[in-house]
Amino acid sequence: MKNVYMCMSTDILHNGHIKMIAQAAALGELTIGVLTDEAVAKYKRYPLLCFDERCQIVSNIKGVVNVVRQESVDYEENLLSLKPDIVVHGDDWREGPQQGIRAKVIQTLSTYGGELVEFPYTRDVSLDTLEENARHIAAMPEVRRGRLKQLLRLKPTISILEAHNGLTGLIVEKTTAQRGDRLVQFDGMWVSSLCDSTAKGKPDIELIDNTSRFQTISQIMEVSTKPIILDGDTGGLLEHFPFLVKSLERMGVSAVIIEDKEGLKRNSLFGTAAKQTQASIESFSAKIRAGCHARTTADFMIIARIESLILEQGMQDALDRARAFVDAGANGIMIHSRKKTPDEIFEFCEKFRLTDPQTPLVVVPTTFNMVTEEEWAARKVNIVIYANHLIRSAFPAMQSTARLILEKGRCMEADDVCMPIKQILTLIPEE
Ligand code: SPV
Ligand code: MG
Repeated sequence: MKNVYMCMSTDILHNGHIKMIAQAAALGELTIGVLTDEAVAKYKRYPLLCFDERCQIVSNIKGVVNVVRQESVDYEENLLSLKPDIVVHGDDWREGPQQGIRAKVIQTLSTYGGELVEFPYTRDVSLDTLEENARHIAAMPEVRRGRLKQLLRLKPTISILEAHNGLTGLIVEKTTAQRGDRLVQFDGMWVSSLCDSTAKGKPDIELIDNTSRFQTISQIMEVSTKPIILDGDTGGLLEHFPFLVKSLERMGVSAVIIEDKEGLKRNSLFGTAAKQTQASIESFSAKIRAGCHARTTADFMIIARIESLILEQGMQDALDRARAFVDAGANGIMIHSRKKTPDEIFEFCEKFRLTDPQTPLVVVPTTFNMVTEEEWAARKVNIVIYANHLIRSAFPAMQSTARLILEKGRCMEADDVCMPIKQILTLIPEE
């Protein structure tokens, strides 16, 4: 009797899966590796059913003898420990993003004489409808709101990219890439005050009112399912902040980050070059408490952003504030710096973690940009925000196209740097 191994992630079963399981079971004793929630969330979308539920379903399918945990889309760990004679998969992974995973499976099997058997993959047409329904469910406020907390439980460090309209929301939602032998994607969106203001042709001085910020959020929500973190600037007046919290929570936003400044807010990256006033620990703590009091669900996070390093108030001030803001109810601490090296952020993280191993830490590595997500994870930072990169890359591209048309007095040359018309027409599907 041969040992057969198959990996499954899906929480939407269709007859193609059942057929493949029957084919695999006909080859020997079948073990199914069920992907963990983290692995599914990383490569596809957050699963509708949790790991234990998916295991239970799979273990009750005829032909399945064993069910084991598979920690990542990479089979290597399970193959080397279970040494199955045969791995079964649909032939759909010969092309597309799973090619690399397939190549590694073949390579691992060859180390001990295992074999890959591929069956024609049958795609159930109704699956697309079901997947679409799953996306609709994931976009519901009550489902989306809690995603950030769920992801924080699943992954040591999550990565967030700025979005400032529907189109950039789609980019954050859908972009995937290969990093080494892993497929990666962003975990959520940052609605930056800098980018939201810039996209509207306005300075980043808390000028764009909440109604307008909500419109930006709504555009992003219309086309995506991933969790959203709002850059809430100072949170406004103490009396106004509870209203912001209630509105965001109702919309399905997952978190708001507010910074401990008062008066006219200027962008942090100006540092001391612009006049900025830090709020007292007492007044900012009162704002956090008011926000927490206004909150209805346990899902929504209020994260305190500390500007002591930006405003050169010293490490101890930053640490004292972090402690006070957590005591006031903050669900996370964002520590910001405009230094070109990460030393002061590293020092803060290390000292903060000596007394607080739990509270999520957030960083925005715009200037200290050489640090990788793996290094942040090793330093127990939970959220890495790439705060302005889509607008910063789009603006020079658009400006140089505008200049090129002016210089040439026609648009032929600009075509070389533009997406083909055929592609832009079908970029956004009609359904
Ligand atoms: C933003 O993106 O608007 C931020 C982060 O607040 S920073 O610009 O670095 O201050
Ligand atoms: Mg901002």
